[in-house]
Amino acid sequence: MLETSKVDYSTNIPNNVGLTDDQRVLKALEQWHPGYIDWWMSRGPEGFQTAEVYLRTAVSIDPKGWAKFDYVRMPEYRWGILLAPRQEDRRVNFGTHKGEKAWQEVPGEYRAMLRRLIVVQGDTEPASVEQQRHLGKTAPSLYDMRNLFQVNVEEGRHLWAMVYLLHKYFGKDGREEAEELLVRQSGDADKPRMLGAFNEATPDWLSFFMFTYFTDRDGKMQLESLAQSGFDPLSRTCRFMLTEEAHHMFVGETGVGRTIERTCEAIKEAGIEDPTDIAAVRKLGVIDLPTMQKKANLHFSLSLDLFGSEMSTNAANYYSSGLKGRFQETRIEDDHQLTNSYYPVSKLVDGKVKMVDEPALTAINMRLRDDYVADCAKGVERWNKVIEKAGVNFRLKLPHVAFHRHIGEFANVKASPEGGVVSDAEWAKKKDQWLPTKADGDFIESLMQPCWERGKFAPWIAAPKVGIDNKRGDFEYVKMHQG
Ligand code: BYC
Repeated sequence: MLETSKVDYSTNIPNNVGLTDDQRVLKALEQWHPGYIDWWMSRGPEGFQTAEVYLRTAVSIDPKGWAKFDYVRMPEYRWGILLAPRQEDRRVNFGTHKGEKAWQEVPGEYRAMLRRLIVVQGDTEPASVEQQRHLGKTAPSLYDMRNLFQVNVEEGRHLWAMVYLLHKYFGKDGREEAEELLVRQSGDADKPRMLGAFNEATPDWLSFFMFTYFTDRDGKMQLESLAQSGFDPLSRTCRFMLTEEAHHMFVGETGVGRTIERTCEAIKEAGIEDPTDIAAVRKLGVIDLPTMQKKANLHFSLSLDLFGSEMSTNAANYYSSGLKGRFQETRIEDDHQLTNSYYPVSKLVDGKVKMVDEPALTAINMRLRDDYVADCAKGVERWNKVIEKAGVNFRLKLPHVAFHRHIGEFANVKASPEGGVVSDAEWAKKKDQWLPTKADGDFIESLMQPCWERGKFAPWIAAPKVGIDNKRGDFEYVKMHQG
């Protein structure tokens, strides 16, 4: 079966890339499959492998009807390989090869760089599943539990997507890299995942929602940039991944939004005038807004680190080679080569944060990060609307990009959420007001009691406005009796 918009289910691995006619790759993937299932069973969602979950599965790449919903036991989920349709006469749209025909095979001179990009992207997918593996047990509803598992199986599919590229286009070393993706482990001291944020814990549901809001959004930006790639199979793979990714950010935005909504409702019911009276608000059994701000500070700053250094020759090389573009590259009006242009970069000058014009090519990471920050800010404003509508006097805001950084220009300074450079002593004094403390974590953990009754929600979070797949409020999203 050749490449089509329909997915071929006749092989063990559903696909629209003609795997039945590509026995070498089919065999390689079939050999990788048992290791993947072992990984899923030992490091995927803990305690729910036999539950029936109402999941969507990609069955087509037709934008109008690409998914179907049904009850599935997660280890039986049909993880498939799906690429967006090939575009007639697609070209390399940026860099020194601009205007040439897009590559259907790996250009030899860029092999190592391309493999590196695919491996980094691939590494994040299983990492997030590992980070979230304990959360099912404290799910605040069956609806939320189902969303968690949906995110998890799709991150699993995104791993498959990268492994396909490694097996199909990189021969022996591609196969070795694919094995390694199942060996590295989030938070492991000896074999950690590649990027910082993917070795952090996701200990509670607010962290999960913040992660899917902030860190999955880095995923969106990076996938958008890779979708511009002159290497066409990578572009098509990322384009389809983005279709699934939207739901993950929806889970994050609405999850935080519903947590805020419930808190504000409780504050109003109790007649509390000051929303920053943490002790009074916590007594109501909801998460206070200042703690939500601290969680946002943490997840935003960890996610900013995922963009790499502001000035990066790696990023410049990826761009010039036509491998990784900018966000919405083809909509930008410039020469798409950036050999003579500049971009304003926030830098430390004489102990102060200032904007400095730098060569646009080396500032590619900074530009993507700026696009990311603007995207993040929109959702924060929607959260503020929830607070405002409830009549509570509080506003959430994104911290400054210099705050709590471990990569790039600000890695070696301490900065306040407003962006002022502070001394070590001041940092030590204030950090507990800016970032979640152990006591904050303990309080949130105390609220994380499972609520698995149909149509019910844990008292710290509001019900969603609409169900998944338009199901009614008491729909049984996860059939636990099987578990
Ligand atoms: N942690 O030149 P530099 C997602 C390394 S998320 C640790 O400044 P570059 C998802 C860097 O590797 C999206 N190390 O950075 C979300 C380099 O090492 P080498 C994932 C870091 O290369 C939720 C050195 O520092 N996809 O999909 O321009 C759930 C100097 O680096 C970090 C991608 O990231 C860090 N944070 O940019 C599930 C796209 N940052 O080469 C999934 C592919 C940098 O000297 N990756 N380093 O050994 C890339 O485009 C780039 O690798 C990065 C880094 C943007 C990540």
